[in-house]
Formats: sequence, C-alpha cells, structure tokens
Amino acid sequence: MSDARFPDGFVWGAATAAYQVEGAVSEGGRGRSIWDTFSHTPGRTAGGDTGDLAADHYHRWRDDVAMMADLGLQSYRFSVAWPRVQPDGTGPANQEGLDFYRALVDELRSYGIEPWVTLYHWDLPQALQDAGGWPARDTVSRFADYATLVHDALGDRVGYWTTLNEPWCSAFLGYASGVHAPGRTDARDAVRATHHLLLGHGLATQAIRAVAPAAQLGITLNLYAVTPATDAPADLDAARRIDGLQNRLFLDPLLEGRYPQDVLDDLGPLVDDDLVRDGDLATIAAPLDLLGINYYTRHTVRAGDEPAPQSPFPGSETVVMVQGEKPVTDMGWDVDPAGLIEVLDRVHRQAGPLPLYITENGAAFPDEVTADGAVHDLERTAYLRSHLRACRSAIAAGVPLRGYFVWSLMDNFEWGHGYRKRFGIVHVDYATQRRTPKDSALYYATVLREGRLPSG
Ligand code: IFM
Repeated sequence: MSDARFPDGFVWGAATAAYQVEGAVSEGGRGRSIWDTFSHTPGRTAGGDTGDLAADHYHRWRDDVAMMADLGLQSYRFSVAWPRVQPDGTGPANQEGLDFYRALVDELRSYGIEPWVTLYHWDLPQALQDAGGWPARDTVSRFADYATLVHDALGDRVGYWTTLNEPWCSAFLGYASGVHAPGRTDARDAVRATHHLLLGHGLATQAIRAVAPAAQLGITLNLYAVTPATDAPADLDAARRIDGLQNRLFLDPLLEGRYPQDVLDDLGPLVDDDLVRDGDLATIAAPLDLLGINYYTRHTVRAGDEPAPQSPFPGSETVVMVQGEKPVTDMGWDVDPAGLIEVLDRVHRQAGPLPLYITENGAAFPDEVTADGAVHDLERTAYLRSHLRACRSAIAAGVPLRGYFVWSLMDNFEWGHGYRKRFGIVHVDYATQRRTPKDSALYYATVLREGRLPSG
C-alpha cells in the first residue's frame, strides 16, 4: 500500500447534527429543546442567531442527499432530534418525527450511502431540563427509553449508532461555563451531568445490544492533545489536570470501568457522595463495537493564578490556555495535525483493537462565494489534507482507524457562534439556502473516489 492510499473498506463520510441543520423547529410535532430556549434568550448566541431555520435540511433533505451522492460520500452521520421523537422527553413516540428520519435513511440507502445515527447531539427536550436535566439521575432512564424508541423504528435499516456526541460539551459547556444550553454555571451539576451522560450511554448501549446483537454501537468523544507550555512542574500539573477533565474522565470509565483517581481528587467536594452508585461503572463500561473521536486541535496549557472567567474546567479554573505559534482557524483553534496522531495513538494504546473512527474533523474559515461562483477555501483544503495525512500515518503505525467523517457536510448553526462560523465543505447562502460545494468538497470527493490522498 502506498503512503497515500487508505485501506480497502475505509469509510468516508460527512457529519451534521439535527439542531445545526434541520430548522423546522415547530413542525412535525417537534417539542422544544434546551437549544430553542437558549438561542431565544437574549445575549446567549452571536447576533441572537437561532436554529429556527438553520440550513432548512428538514425540507431540503432529498436535495441534500443527492448532493452527498454527487460528492461520492459513502456514509452520512446525522443526529436524531430527541424532541422530534418525544416532544416532552417521555412517553410514546411522535410518529411524524420517526417518519422523517425513516424517509431520510431510506433515501440515503437508495444511493448506497450508509446512515450513521447519533442519538444525542445536545438537544435535550426542554421538559426534561425543567425536571432537572442531566444533573438529575432520572434523565438517564429517559435517555435509554428514547434510544430504544429510535432503535425500534430504525434498527432494521441503520447499522451504526453513536449514543452521545461529545458528552464533555453537554456537561461542561452546558452546566459549568454556561456557554452552551442550558446555560447553567454550577460545577457540581456539571460533574453530576458527566456521570449521568455516561450512565445514559451505558444503559442505552445495553438496551440496544439486547435486541440487536449485530448493531455497531459506540460513543463519540471530543479528545484533545494536551501539552504543557513549559517543563515547569506547575505547567506539567496543569496539563495533567486538563488531560484528566477533557480526555481521561471519559475514556477511563468507558474503556476500563473506573474514574481516574487524580481527577476525582482534583474535583474533591464537587463529586457528590451519592453520585456513583453500585453497578454504575459496569454499565458505563458496557462493551463497545467502536469509538468515535472528534478531533480539532491541541490544548497548550500553563498554570495561572486567577480563575478564568467561564472556565469549563471545574476545580482547575486557574489553568490558562496558551495560544500556540501555529496558524489558527476562524475559531482561534491551532491547526495541529500532529495532535491527531497523538490522540489516535494514546486511545489505541488504551483501547487495544477497538475500531476507531474520526467522527468529526474540520475547520471554520470565513468563506466567500467569489465572482466565478466558487468558494476557494484553500485553508480548509490544506487543513483536511494535513489531517488526512495524519490519519494515514496513524494507520501505518497500526492504529485500527476505520473511517473518517468531515465536519461538516455543510455550513450550519455553530451553537453560541450562530451562523458566523462556517465549517461546511458545502457553502450555504442562508438568505437563499443555495448550496455551493467549496473547493474543499471537490478535494474531498477526489480523495474518496480514489481512496488515496492526491499528490501535491
Ligand atoms: O459544530 C460542532 C459540533 O456540533 C460538535 N463538534 C464540534 C463542532 C465544531 O465546533
């Protein structure tokens, strides 16, 4: 196999999430989610943007699937909106909600595109938040019930399932820093949410496994390479802390059935005595068929003196994020493909032969449609090229990396940043909803057609 060629059977895809692309928030019997409430609260999102219309995928899905087929995508990773299926988060399914996803799945299959369902990409039904949200243990069972409903409806036509997308964000951005819905700033609740999200994942995995032994089940974590700014002991400790909260707090219970003791020590009184109950860790460590990794950048950190405002790292609020000397994306994130190799390597060392997938990787840049009607997104194309090279290197080093999903298929609602950050390989003109494949999409189409990285 040449250096540039990917293994046969490597899965090439693109990803989106329901609230970021669907719009139609009041159609099809959909209930309210925490993101409807949050985005409609003044001051919470840039420019007051909401997902009310987003990329209007709820109405344009047939054209969008045809566009995916034109690009040659082999798999499409999308999320099911919990409030479309259970408007209040409990009780029987809203058939219209399930029908939408069933039609989408069937359309994908008609083009030979493998559907990959994420069950939870942050849109908790508002009614469940009103009842306590993820800090409340009852939400765990609600999630398992919801997962079962979706699997009952789609399990005969969907083989790949991700329970949660980036539980770190749900817990720490949602309940500690408050920059994501539901916008809470309570560190104890963020810790409670972490445990309950992981437990919900485990319970849902067990429930689906019981009825569908052949389903490919996993979870997606947002993992970072973490580096101390210097070799000073305080900076080394800062890196240990952030690696602990960002990576190991999720990897260790999922893969080894234990929480990292040093992280528990750092959190100290933020961990309620009754939080982790007998049997919880065994449930969280329910066997996985795959692990999804979302990789964007590296955290370079140093020790600081003052708590950072809106820190998402409870108990380690004084750690300072240091801007590296590398080029950055429009999010201000360092472009660091070497970090992807580090992440893949460390996960492989811990997870052994477990198949790994990059379920998200990509970059925001301020794109423009130029006079020739194209979007010449050279920086995004270079970002993808360098990160795909990193994937290829990791595979050559023995990492069981089985697939790659670019984030994102198209420009969409980037949460607190609204529509100002564009991650798509397809440009969306929000005034007209016109889709324009960017140069990066054309590059990606070449990669997946040839199964190798073009030279140059
Ligand atoms: O847009 C998000 C996505 O919803 C989750 N992962 C990171 C992306 C870019 O911020």
